[in-house]
Amino acid sequence: MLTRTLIRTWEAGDSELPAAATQDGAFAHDMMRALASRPRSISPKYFYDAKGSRLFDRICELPEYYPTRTELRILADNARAIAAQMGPRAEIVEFGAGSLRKVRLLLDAMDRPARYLPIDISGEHLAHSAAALQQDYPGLDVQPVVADYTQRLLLPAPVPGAGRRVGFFPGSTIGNFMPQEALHFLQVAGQVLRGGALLLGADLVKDPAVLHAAYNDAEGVTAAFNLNLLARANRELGTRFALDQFAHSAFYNAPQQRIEMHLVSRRRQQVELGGECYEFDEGETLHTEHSHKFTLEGLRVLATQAGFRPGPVWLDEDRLFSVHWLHAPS
Ligand code: AVI
Repeated sequence: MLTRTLIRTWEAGDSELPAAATQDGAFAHDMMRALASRPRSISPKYFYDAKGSRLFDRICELPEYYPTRTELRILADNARAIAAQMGPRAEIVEFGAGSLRKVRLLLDAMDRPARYLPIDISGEHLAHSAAALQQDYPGLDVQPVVADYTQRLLLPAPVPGAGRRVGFFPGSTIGNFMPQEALHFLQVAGQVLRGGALLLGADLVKDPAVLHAAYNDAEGVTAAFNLNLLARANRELGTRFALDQFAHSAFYNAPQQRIEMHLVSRRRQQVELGGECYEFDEGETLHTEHSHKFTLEGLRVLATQAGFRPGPVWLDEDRLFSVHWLHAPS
C-alpha cells in the first residue's frame, strides 16, 4: 500500500528554489554565501549526504552521544501512555524520514494506526525508509511525502474514519533551528496538525561537561561528521579545502543554551569557489551547526507562542531528554 506524494512547497516568485529542485545549485549558492560573509556560517542540512548520514548513524550509537538512546528509552517506557493520548485510528506525520526504530515503538503500541506519512526533502532516503517500514508493517498505509517540512505544507486529506493526526518530530532536531526558525516550524506544523497533536523530542539543558563530551567523542566520529562538509564541497563543488588544515570545534555557549560546531582554520589559507578566492585567517571559523538545548518551561513557552497547548511530558530518570505532547491549535 506504498504510495508516493510529491508536494511543491514553493511558489512562482519565491526568491529561492527549494533544495530538492536545485540540490547542487543550492549547496554551491549557500557555500559561496557562507564564504563571502563574516562571521561565516552554513546550514547544517548540508551535513547529510550519503556519507554524512552514515556518520550521523554512527554518532547515534556512540557512548557519549546520549540523546538517541535516551529518547528511545523514553519512548519505549511510555509507549502505552503516548498511544493512549493518540487514541484509536490516529495517523502519524513524521517530520524527516526519521529513525524507523523510533516510529516503530509508537506503531507497535497504537490502536489500529490509520496511516504513516513520513515527510522528507530527500526522495531517495525517504523511499528507502518507507519501503523498509512497509515490509515490516504490510497492513499499514505508508505514504511518503517528498517536501521541505520547514515550508508551508499541504498534506493529503485524512483517510475516511481516521482519528487524530499526530506529528512526530524526534531527536531534538528542533534544536538545530534558530529560535525564530523553530517558532516558524512549529507554526507550520500547527497548521497541518490542526485538531491533533505534536509529539516532540527535545534535548535538555544540563551539565556542560556532558554536552561537551557528546559533541567531542573520543573516537572522533563527530569531528569526521563535521569535516565531511568540506569533503562534500570538494566532491560536489570542486573546492579544494585542505581537510587536515581545518579542525573540528564544538563547545557549549551557555548564555545561548546551545552547542556550537565550527570548522577552525589551522592556518592562513585560501579556497576557491565559482572563480572567487576566499581567504581564511588562522583561527577563523566556518560555523556549521547550532544544537539548542531546552528547559522544560522554555520549550513549553515556545510551543505556546506557536499556538500549541502543552500536555504531558515524558523524561528519563536523569532528566537528560524530554518528549512533549503538544495539543495542536483547533
Ligand atoms: C540531528 N541533530 C539533532 C544532531 C544534534 O545533536 O544536534 C546532529 C548532531 N551534530 C553533532 N552530533 C549530532
